[in-house]
Amino acid sequence: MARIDAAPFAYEFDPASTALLVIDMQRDFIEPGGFGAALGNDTAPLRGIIPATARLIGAARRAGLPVIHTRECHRPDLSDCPPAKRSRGAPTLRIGDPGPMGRILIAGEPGAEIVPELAPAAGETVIDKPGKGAFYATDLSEALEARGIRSLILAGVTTEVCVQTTMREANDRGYECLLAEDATESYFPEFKAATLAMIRAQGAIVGWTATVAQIEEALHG
Ligand code: C5J
Repeated sequence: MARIDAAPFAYEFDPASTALLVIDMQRDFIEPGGFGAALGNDTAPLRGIIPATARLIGAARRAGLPVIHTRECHRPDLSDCPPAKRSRGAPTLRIGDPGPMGRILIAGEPGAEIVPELAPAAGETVIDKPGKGAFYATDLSEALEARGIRSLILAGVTTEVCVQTTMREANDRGYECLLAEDATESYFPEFKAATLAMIRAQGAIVGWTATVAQIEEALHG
């Protein structure tokens, strides 16, 4: 077993049954001109976690952990996008509309791709998801079960939306979840801080948090 002096208390995990889940590190959230920017957000803070996330992915790969990437995106015909999701947000640039990086949040468009610095390696699983949570309407459960995964290390954006939703879904399914504090980011610093606090509260009610350096140390000494 490996051990991290995480918050709110030690996180113990077997690397042989642990996967790294990297949530939605897509151009549409991280670069100007995409979905996140269309909603009025400054994307610079999200770009800031790319180096730490790259280190985390590298550490997981070297330790032999499966690395699973997700992308929030919809079919070109929008048949998997509830009208309520499309109608909210930016009135001028909605999901499916043409933007500087192609149609907003549509599978196959440049904006829906993972940023090049964090590109999936050959053979790594990429889950396209229409919801905020990565378990909803996807094959993620089957992908984890096929690999015998029991523990998840999570990273990605945004902390309080897709990352937190996925972590709660995973926690409800019995996975032991740890969120990498400096490999996750929000457009709203106060929302990130609140999310980290509520995950750890009440005796790790959703899970644990630790830094990338702590995770690297646990995996590689
Ligand atoms: C959002 C996400 N924020 N990946 N998506 O709409 O967190």
